[in-house]
This record gives sequence, C-alpha cells and structure tokens, in this order.
Amino acid sequence: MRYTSLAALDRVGSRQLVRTSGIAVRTAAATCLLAVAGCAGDGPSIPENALPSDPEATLETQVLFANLKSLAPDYVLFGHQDALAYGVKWKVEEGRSDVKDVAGSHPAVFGWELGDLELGEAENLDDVNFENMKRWIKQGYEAGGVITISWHMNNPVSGGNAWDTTRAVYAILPGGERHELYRTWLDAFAEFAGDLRTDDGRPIPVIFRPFHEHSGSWFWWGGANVTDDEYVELWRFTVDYLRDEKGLHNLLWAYSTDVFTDEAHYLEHYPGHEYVDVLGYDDYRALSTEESVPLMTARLKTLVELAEESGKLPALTETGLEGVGVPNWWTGRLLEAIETDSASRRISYALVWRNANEADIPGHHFGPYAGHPSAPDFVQFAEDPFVLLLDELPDLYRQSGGREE
Ligand code: BMA
Repeated sequence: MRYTSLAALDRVGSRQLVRTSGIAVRTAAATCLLAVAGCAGDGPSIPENALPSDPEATLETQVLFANLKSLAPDYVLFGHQDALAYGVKWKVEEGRSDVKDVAGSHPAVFGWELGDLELGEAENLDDVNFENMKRWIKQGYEAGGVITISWHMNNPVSGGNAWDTTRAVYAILPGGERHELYRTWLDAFAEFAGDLRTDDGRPIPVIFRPFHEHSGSWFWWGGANVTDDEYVELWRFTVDYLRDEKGLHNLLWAYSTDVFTDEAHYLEHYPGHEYVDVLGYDDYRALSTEESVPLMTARLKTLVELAEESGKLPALTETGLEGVGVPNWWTGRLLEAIETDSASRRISYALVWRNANEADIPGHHFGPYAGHPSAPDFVQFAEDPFVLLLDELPDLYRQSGGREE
C-alpha cells in the first residue's frame, strides 16, 4: 500500500482516501510529511504553536504531536483500550484484536493501563502482563499507531486501589510522608517507559494520561478528595520529575477530566500550558441516551476551542456504552456527536474502553466484537472517510517522505 504524506493530503484536499474492500488506499505521491514542518531541504522547523510542552521532546514526539494536530480538523482516529491483549472471547493471540475481527484493521490508537506496576507486579490490575504490554506497544507503534497510557494507581496512603478515596495527594507531594514512596512509583514508570524503544534504541512516543477523570470524586486524586492546589502541584511535580530527573522526553501529557459543565469547570485543577499537550475528557454519559448526544458535541466544542487557542491537541480520551446495547451506537451516537458540528469534528481521536474477556467480567465491553449486534454498524462507522483505523494512517512519525508498505 502506498502511504502518502499529510502535506500531500492537505494539498490535494483531505479526502483522498479511497477504500477498496475495507482497505484505504492513498493516491497522491509522498513529498513532504508536514506542511508545518517544512519540506526536505528546509530543515526541521516545526512552528512554535505546534510544539509539545517539553522543550526537549524527541523529534519523533514533536512530529507525532504536529501530525496529529494537522490531521485533527479532517479526521478522527479511532482508539481502543487493551486492543491487542484480549477480547470478549479470546486472550493473548498475537496479531488479533476485536476491532480487527470486525473491521479488518486494528484501531489507530492503542490504549494501555499501568495499574499495579507501582507494586512491582508482573501483571496489571486487569491481568495484562507488563512484558507482553511492552511488546504490544512496540508492535502498535511499528505498525504506525498512536500509543496512550493511563494509570489507575493504587492509593499510596491506605494501600487500597485507585477507587479507595482516602485522602492521599497531600501525602505524596514533596515533604509529604509518602513522597519517597511516590518517587519509587515514578521510578517504576520511568523504567517501563524507558523500555519502550525501537530495535535501534529510539524511544517510542507515548501520550501519557495520569490522574484522569479528576473532575469526579471516585479516584483518590479527584473531586472532593483533593484541593485544586494539591492536584496542580502533584501534576507539575510528576512532569518535572519524569522529564527533568528521569530524562523522559517521549511523553505527550494528556490532561483528561470527566464530564464538565463549561470551560471554567474543565479548567479546574489545570496545571498550565507548560505541563500539558492534550486536552481530553472522558464521557460515558452523553451517549447513553439519544437525547443527550448533543451534550457531548457541546463539550467537544469547548475542548476544541480551548485546544486551538493554546496549541494543544483535543481528544475524547475515553468513551463508550458498556455492552453497546444500541445496535447503531457507532454511527447514530458516537459519529453523530463528533462529526455533525464544525468545531466538535476537529478533535483528534476517540478511544473506547476495553473489551473485558467474558470469563472475567461478562458484558463489560465497550468495543464491538465479531457476532455482536453492533458489529455491522461498527463496519459502517469504520468505513466513514472521516474515521481512521490503523490501516488508514499516514506515517505519523516522520517529517518528510511517506513510506511504501
Ligand atoms: C475500569 C474497568 C475495570 C478496570 C479499570 C482499569 O473502567 O474496566 O474493570 O480494572 O478500568 O483498566
């Protein structure tokens, strides 16, 4: 398949994707990847407002960020949590995902979860082996996908899990009684992230989304369990420590609330533009009824406007309807919420949560799977030229030149 460049896509118009039997073919020849990055000969010159918050971000991380921003106005990348690890009816089958079973391609965005890494466990809280996870992250990256990581971190004060709302943030801040413990947890993260490398040693860019859904009160780092100042200090310390002390420069930082009422609500606890790259939010509510779909559209508009003003990347970092009990949920609700408005459609990606294996948690799936009543609608969703799966992505990691595959 010939992949072309984003710049070429821009020049020839952004609708040069032609699908043949579910496989996208891009028609224009590759010249230079990014209009914003300059063509071969110009040298790398990514404009200021396209740059990630880390001034020392690796070139690939910068290029990914700029490329995602360049795609955002015209496409939405579809993501799925734990896609390569298991599905509703299978576990650990190399090369398989429920999304691929249904639509012929893996998702464009691969979400992964680190909960229990901090305890030194071999597997995360959902029984995904961390060594396997590293391999799948590499596979996803090498196939051209986007990697994002969340962390349902255990409660560092009570020893309970992420949902144990014993107040704890104050204790892990510098000077707090659990601060040294928290540093060891970040060290574990740094070791994990440090292993995410290509064969020739280049760090794989990751959208890192810690302390998510903090506008709700169900995690120890959220809502009533933390003050504004504590949250901001925790976020900044975490960025400074991983970036400056541990030397991780392959991270794009995603700030990701739960549902919110307006811009001011969204920005409560915001740590500042120098500490954030992606403006995201999680929404499991709006798409549960047809009447509330416009609520998601309105929230996405707010995100897009904020992100475009500040040079950030807007994203629907988690969504889904558990069990997908509405057969046309994909086109009738998700696509409807994103695509119909000229602002909301400018988000970068939308990720649905995991498809838990039916032997572990029956009915706890947010993606489609083969034979599920929503599968035909998912195929239609995936075939919409606006929606990109993995097989339709241009090379997101290169500044110039497309690639032949
Ligand atoms: C939640 C559920 C849990 C899971 C957690 C972390 O939303 O899916 O079963 O343990 O995410 O992945």
